[in-house]
Order: sequence, then C-alpha cells, then structure tokens
Amino acid sequence: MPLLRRLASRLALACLLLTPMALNAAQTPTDPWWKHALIYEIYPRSFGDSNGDGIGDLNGITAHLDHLQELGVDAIWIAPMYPSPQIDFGYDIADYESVDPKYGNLADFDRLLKSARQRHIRVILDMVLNHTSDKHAWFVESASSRSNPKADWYVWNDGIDASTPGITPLQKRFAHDGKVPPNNWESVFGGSAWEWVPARKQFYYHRFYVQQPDLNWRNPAVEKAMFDTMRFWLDRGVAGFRLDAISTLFEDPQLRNDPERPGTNDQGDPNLHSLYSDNLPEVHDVIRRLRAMVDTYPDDRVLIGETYTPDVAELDKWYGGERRDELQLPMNMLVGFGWQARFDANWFRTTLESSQQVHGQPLLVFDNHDNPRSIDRFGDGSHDVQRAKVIATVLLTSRAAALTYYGAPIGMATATPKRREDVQDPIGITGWPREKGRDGERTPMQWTPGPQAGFSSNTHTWLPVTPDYTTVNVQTEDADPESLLHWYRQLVALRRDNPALRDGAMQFLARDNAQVLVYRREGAKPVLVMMNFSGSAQAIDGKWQEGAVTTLAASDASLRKLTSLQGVQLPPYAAWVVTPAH
Ligand code: TEU
Ligand code: CA
Repeated sequence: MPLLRRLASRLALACLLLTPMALNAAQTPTDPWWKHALIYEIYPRSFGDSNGDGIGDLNGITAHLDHLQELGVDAIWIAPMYPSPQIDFGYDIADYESVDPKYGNLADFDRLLKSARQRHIRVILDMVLNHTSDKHAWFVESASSRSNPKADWYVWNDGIDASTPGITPLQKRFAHDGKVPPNNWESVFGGSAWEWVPARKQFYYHRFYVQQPDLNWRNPAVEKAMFDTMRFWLDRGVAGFRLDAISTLFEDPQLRNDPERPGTNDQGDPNLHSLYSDNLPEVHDVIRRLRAMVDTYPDDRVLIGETYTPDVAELDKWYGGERRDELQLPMNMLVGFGWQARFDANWFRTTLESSQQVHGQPLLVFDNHDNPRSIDRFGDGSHDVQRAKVIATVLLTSRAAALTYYGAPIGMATATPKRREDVQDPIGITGWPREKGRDGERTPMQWTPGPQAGFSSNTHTWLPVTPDYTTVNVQTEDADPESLLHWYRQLVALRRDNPALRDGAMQFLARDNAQVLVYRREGAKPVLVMMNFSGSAQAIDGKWQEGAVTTLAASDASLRKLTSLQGVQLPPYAAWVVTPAH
C-alpha cells in the first residue's frame, strides 16, 4: 500500500477508535455529524410509559431505541424532562440539573444516553433559557424581597400609576395597589405579561405563562448560571441543545409599548407587533458566547434554535451570517409553518429555493409539539398518507438537515380535544374555543394495535390514545412495505450515503407546472426528485433526465419497473426518485 494511503487509513482507524460514535458510511471526517442528520423530536410524556402511570418516561424512550435505529435516526431531541410543576408540560423548569421524578432519574438518563450511543444515536436536550418555573429556587428567592442576592435575576418593575394617561384596558385589568403594568406587553399565552408580587410590591415580566417568569439576561450572573447548567449536561455527554424560544431573551430597557395591530388574538387580547419584547439584537452576543463555550467540547456539539422568523434574511442572522459563529442549525420554520404554507408545488418550490440562501446548513421541519401535525395541515382528508409521503420526500431529499417529530413517520393524526373539560394545555382552556391548545399533537405514540397502542399498561393515559391506532401504528406499518413508515425508512437510508442527496445543489425544474415539484440534486451522479402535488396524472418531461434511469424510490409501484422518463405520466400524489442508470 502506498505510504500516503497507508497513513490515511491509519488516520481513519485512529478516528474510529477515538470517536465515541462510528462514522456513517459516506461521512467524511470533516463533515460534522449534524450536517446531514435526521433529528427526531421526542415528547417524553407521550413516547413510552415504562412504569404504568399513564405518562411517558425516560426508560420508555430507552425501550424503543431499536425502532429509532431502524428508522435511521441520528439524534433524538428530548423536550424538557427536568423537574417541573408541568404547567407548560416541562417548559417551566424548576431544576435544570435533574430529571422529573415522573420521568425517572439521572441514572435512567445516563442509561438512555449509553443505550442510544450503542445505536449511534445522539441525545440533544431542550434548553429553556428565557424563563424558569416560578417554583425554581432562583425565582422563589428573587420574589421574596427587593434586597435578596437574586433580586435582579428576573425582570422586575414598579409599574406605573393607575391614573397615568394612555394606559390600555389590559393594563387596567392588571391593576394592584394603585399600580398597573409599566407597558402594554402581552403574554403569548394570554393577558398582560406582567404579574404583581405583593412581597416586593412589584411586577415581574413573563412572556409565557404566569408560572414562567423571564430571567434577566442583562445580569451576567444569569448567563453564568445558565451556561453552567449547560456544561453540566455537556459533561454528561449530550450532543447539544435545542434552544427554546431563543428570540425572547431580551426586552427593551426603555419598556416602550409594542405597536398595536388590528384585531384580537386567539386569547382575545389585542394583536401586538412584538417590536420591543422580542428579537432584540443583544441576544446574538449571548449566542456567540454560548457557541464559543460549546465549541470547547469535542465531537461537534450542536446548537439548534427554535427560530420562527419572518424571512430567510432574518433566519441567516441566527447562523451569525457570514461569520457563522452562532447556531449551527437554526430551524427554518418558513417552508413548513409559514402562514401561507399549503400543499402546493409552487409554495414548496419558492420556499425551498429560498431556504438555500443561508450561510450554513438549512434545517427543515414540518412537525413539532406546538402545531397541528403536518399530515392534517397538508392533507385533504382523503389522500392524507399519499400527501404525507410527498412531504416526507421534500423533508428527506432536500439539501438540508431534517427534523421530524414522533408519530410523523407513521402518520399519526392531530386529535384536538372536542370538549373544553378534556383539555390539558392551559392555553386551550383559557382560549377555548378559538384556541384549543396543543394536546392534539401530543397524544400517546402508537406502537401496536393492542391496548393503549402499546404506549402504556394503564388504561388511563395522560391524553387519550387516538382511535386510529388500530391501523396507524409501528407494528402494523412495519408489516406493510407500502406504508408511510417504510417510505421514511427508504428515504432516510437513501440520503445517508448518496453523495448528490447529501451535498448536491438543488436545481429546480418544471417551474411552469404548478402541479409538480421537480428538482435535481447535482453531482457526478445526480438524483432527480419528482413529486405530483395534484390529484391527476402529470406528464413527465423526458429532458429532465435523458437516457436510462434507475429508480431509487417510488411511492407508486407502477413507477418502479420504468427505466426511462420518456412518455411517463406521474400518478396522482406520486413521488419518484431516480438517478442515471450509468
Ligand atoms: O415555544 C415558543 C413559541 O414561540 C410558542 O409561542 C409557540 O409559538 C406556541 O406554543 C404555539 O402555540 C416554545 C415551546 O416550543 C413551547 O412548547 C413552550 O410552551 C414555549 O416555548 C414556552 O417555553
Ligand atoms: Ca425574555
């Protein structure tokens, strides 16, 4: 063997031995693992219940890791599993360095980490930096007086005189002791964002629930404490964090009123433009310091951002723009959750094309624990699974890292409560019937056609199992090669080691046909992806790929035997992925 090659293979061997995770087949040592990853969000309450209390737990996740490995998942993101009063089901954290007893303990967590590692699955934690629970020791202390050591850890204000001219009806509603909140800021979850505390005779600010007071990120002690908790988990071996509501860390020091917009929101409050309460530039300084801290760890730890942005230019700022010194993977919410998002080839062509205009790797996402499931948002009630296969094709064949959510790969439906008394999510109780809350997208995972869909031995699960579990479940779909689950597995396997699908640029074709979405992933051996967004057959243009082709994946069996594009009609809602035969 020539010396250079021998050295190179030695080096590769050394890498293999040193790296705690084996590298994927086509992964080069310079490619960070997250760049082409499939990341799978787990809502721990709803994934697997190991102890029969009707609530999911960490051991329940560990028990189902084989399924995730078979799917080809590179990392799981676990929604908050820390001790919490569970007002916002974990997003109100009372202790950042432990596990909620309902979900297990630190030993269970370490076991989960180890079992996942054995299956080449990394573990990403949810990190809630903007606020804590009002039961967190920091807030209890902070709220106890104006002079305690943590007095300045949260956002406190004296309020203004209730007779001040120009105060809004909402401010008036929150009057105490002749004082009203200092401005018109609203909680995303309803009402004023300011809550009165008699012990301090002051208001504190909470962007989310009253039980979620905002930390004061202008206090360096807060940053230090939060970075320390992140080190706690990085030292334990987590692969990174999904940063919750990251745009909300800072508020305007002058507390200027947010501009009003016409109409009211789902909680019945005036619509506001969060000009002074969200997305302040100071947050980027924190993120740069956080990135520098995370980069001191080996193995490419990753920062993922919950970044709902108005456009791609704003999204690019979360990468740090050209400097790329902030988040590696801020979520692109525009393609999947944009207010105009619909099952429409033009929508996807336009937004996917612009998704590429960032200084880092795009991260696509169509499902999460806050929004109705994509199968319902993009479905029409009669071709839901076919359409879900098209959406899966977009997610897994675009040039992007991919984020999915438990239940999406089997086509679990959104099961929104029908009666107010059944609602668990507090915003669904206060907002009923305009806002029915987020329970619908958080129902128990459907594993089997057996009792409680195999989620729990307890007949009383925290949310009811959706009745469609008898057909929509892992076991049944595993046995059906035409199922949505098999489609996901096929595409995940394909994107894992096809060079064009990994890094090839996206060249959009068929721009003048509003019924089809077609793109070529460029490369020495390009890959052509064709999707029919309509209910009628669509002609394929032989020029998209001349010569003989091989099918890599086809959602419609009739396409699989074809060896050329000439004269072919793409069946309704079909997705076809091909590559030149030679
Ligand atoms: O969500 C932040 C956020 O922007 C929410 O307002 C989201 O738009 C809303 O839930 C949709 O109904 C994150 C978490 O994902 C969410 O579950 C938490 O409730 C929230 O932060 C507070 O921590
Ligand atoms: Ca804040």
